[in-house]
Amino acid sequence: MTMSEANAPAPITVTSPLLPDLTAFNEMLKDIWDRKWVTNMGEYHKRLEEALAAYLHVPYVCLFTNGTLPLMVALQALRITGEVITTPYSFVATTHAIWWNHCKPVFVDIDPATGNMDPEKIEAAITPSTTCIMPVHVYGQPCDTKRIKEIADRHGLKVIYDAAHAFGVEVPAERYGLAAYGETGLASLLNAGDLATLSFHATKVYNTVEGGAIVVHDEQMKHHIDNLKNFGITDEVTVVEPGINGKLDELRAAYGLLNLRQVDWAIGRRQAVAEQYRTALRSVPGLHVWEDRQWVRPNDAYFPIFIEAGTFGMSRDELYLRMKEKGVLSRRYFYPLISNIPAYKDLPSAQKELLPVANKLSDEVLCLPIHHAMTEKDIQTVLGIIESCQR
Ligand code: T4K
Repeated sequence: MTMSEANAPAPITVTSPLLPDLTAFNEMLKDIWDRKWVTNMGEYHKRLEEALAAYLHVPYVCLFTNGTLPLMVALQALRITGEVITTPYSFVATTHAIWWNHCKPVFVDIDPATGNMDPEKIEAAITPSTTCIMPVHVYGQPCDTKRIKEIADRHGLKVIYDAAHAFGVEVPAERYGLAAYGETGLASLLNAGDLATLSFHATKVYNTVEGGAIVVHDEQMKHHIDNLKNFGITDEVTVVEPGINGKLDELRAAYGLLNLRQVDWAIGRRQAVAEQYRTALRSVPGLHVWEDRQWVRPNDAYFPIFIEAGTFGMSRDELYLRMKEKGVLSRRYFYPLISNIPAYKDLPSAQKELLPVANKLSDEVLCLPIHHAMTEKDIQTVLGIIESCQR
């Protein structure tokens, strides 16, 4: 490393992992060492499942070792076959999980106001082979869960939400067709659908390094999914179904328990950053931010901006590169669009003309750095670059 490299300021990254207090983590590790039980649904795994269900106001949580296996296992658990209607505007894991289950992904376009699957487009995509809808609450923005349920019920379809971004998001219960908890009138968005999946990856609002979960609504399904994530084994001599290995280990469960203590604080820090960005950016010509927060408790998992090159003065990619040169590592989530990657681009539903909104957003989006550890200086650096780039 040269002297100038050593003195260069650390890059401002799109996110930064929320890390538990190391002393507290060491104490838990000591306990795990004493127990000599490091995986296979131990004490910390049990505690974390219970703590998450209570925190999230959901009936049951099945922990997993990442956020992709829950998608694959949810499709297995409901024995989904044939065609699955989904959104192209997501991380590739959503569609990959469908493909790995030997099902056919059918893309529908998205709503420009939320980035989520447009419910009005779903019915036209239903065929006799359709068995499931797999929407994504992209960036933690709630899908129109009420409307999607009406459509699914009318056609006898299952709904599995990829809620990887939606940790802790709460919505007005009635408006989203969900049951409120307590007297609040609020419901966890994670209760929408037959099943909902989460990612606890290091880049997420709440993380267990790698990790994930399925939110389930009844005990029978909880047992079924617990079996599926443990090879289908129920005791030393009994294998009830063809399962897989999706178990979260004790070390990461302990890390997760500690992070749960500080996640409200972390979300609060994100909200403060988001507010500053909105205030500074909402009137910049050619730069669009989402204002409409019709839900009550967002998590500010991401802060997408959308660049119209002609008006703004440079393209999204030019702005991305300019930021990168100056040590600000924003990200183009989600570009390329899933329907444009080689594995899926030849599907009939992947044609660009059928997905104009998703293609537009994918070409214009830039996710700005947002996380609990951003300083005022970091925020001003990001805003300063954007200001210097506008026409
Ligand atoms: N469904 C949806 C809708 C998803 O978004 C995802 C994952 C999944 C399903 C699947 O869940 P998992 O199986 O992944 O649990 C990231 C994540 O790897 C991925 O979890 C996430 N979505 C996706 C949107 O983003 P990358 O390739 O952008 O991550 P990476 O390594 O470039 O990290 C981004 C930035 O984060 C770095 O520039 C710096 C910071 N970072 C990252 C890591 C890993 C750190 O500061 N420390 C770290 O340890 O994919």
